[in-house]
Amino acid sequence: MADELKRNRHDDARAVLARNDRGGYTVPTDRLYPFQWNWDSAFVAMGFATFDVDRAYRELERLIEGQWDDGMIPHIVFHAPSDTYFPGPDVWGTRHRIPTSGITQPPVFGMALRFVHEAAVAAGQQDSIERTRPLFEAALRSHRWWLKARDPDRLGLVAILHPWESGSDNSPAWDEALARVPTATKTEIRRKDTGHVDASMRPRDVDYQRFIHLVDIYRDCGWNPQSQWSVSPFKVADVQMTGILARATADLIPLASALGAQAEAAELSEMHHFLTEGLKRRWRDPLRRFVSLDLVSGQDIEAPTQAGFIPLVAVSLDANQRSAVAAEIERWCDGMVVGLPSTAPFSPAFEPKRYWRGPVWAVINWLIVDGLRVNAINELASSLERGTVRAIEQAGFCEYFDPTTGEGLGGNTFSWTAAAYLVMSRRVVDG
Ligand code: 9WN
Repeated sequence: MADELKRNRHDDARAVLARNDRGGYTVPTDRLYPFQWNWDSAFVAMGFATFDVDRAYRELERLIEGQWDDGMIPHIVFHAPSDTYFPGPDVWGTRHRIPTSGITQPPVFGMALRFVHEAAVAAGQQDSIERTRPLFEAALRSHRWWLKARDPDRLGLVAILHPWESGSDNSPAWDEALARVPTATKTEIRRKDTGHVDASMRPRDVDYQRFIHLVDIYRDCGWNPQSQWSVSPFKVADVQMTGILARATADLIPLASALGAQAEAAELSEMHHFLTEGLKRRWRDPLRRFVSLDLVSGQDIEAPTQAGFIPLVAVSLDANQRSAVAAEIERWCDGMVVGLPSTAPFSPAFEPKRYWRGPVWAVINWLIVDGLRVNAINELASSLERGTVRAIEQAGFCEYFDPTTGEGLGGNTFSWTAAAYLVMSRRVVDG
């Protein structure tokens, strides 16, 4: 009976992906996000890899159609027009051969490529090496871009120049840094999101003014990374971004070896060492987690958000750090119906229903579960994974969940939640 239920839910998850398929790429959800998003597609590719390796490769190939000549993979690829999202291609004003945004998103791509490649090999797919090679090259070019464009001072930490790049748009982690960004915009703001989802769950208007102010000034730089770096009032060396980049770098190493690319394997190992050393310097004993660095003020960002745990995907902690981080995660989940809240419930910034200020995201839990396993914190990993799978089973494939009630919120029939279900539920033992 339990098996049959699980099979039905897997069918439902695949149906969500099928419904959001727009021809080789998947939109995060209909109307609210009508284009291809960078890190969404990487998670989605892993979901597809559980049942259709060819389609999984296709998702990554279509994302790479948007890759810029300098190596950056944009956060949105506008394959086909739609008027249900703001800001569209006219606001970005970029000059790639197909319209894209001008900023990026967490490079889960490298992690996804390894996942898909291994699924292809396991399935005995003959063309796995040929399919993987150009994607590997694209990933490596993007990692080089990250280091050059976003860590010019060689800190071993990569910076975001826009909250949208973090994927955690209005996280309290950005509050102080974003408050320095002027609210004046050249572009007229015509929000569409609040026509799809209740405004109380979305970023505020003043957040959007600052988001668009940043887009305006980068567009005026002609999207040149050096000019953007020198004019930006918002520069944060982000531990979530760096953790994902470091892990994706590690995941590319076995692929380099499989492709016979020895020099690239050595380059990636060096990159990985450099980034993990940078991350280790961001651990704070009293907080029992990692902290990002505001490059404009030079201050630590201590706001308690999920980002502080993401470096576990890449860094091996010592025994004291392991018990500290496990205790901290348990503290955040204490009294919650579903963990892990994206902002600690004891923080004054905690809002259980508003975007990135409290709600639970299945893909964030996927990363944290992974990071806990990297660090052999296995029981907590399994309980977080089980909780995530149950939340989806109870509330559906929603964009995110209220941690205090388990209610599903935001867009529904969400692609990355379906992908998270396909991958995580396989590892959960019923009972
Ligand atoms: C801006 C698509 C994206 C996710 C982000 C999430 C949200 C966009 C928005 O939706 O951001 O990129 O308009 O709110 O914050 O993580 O990739 O699902």
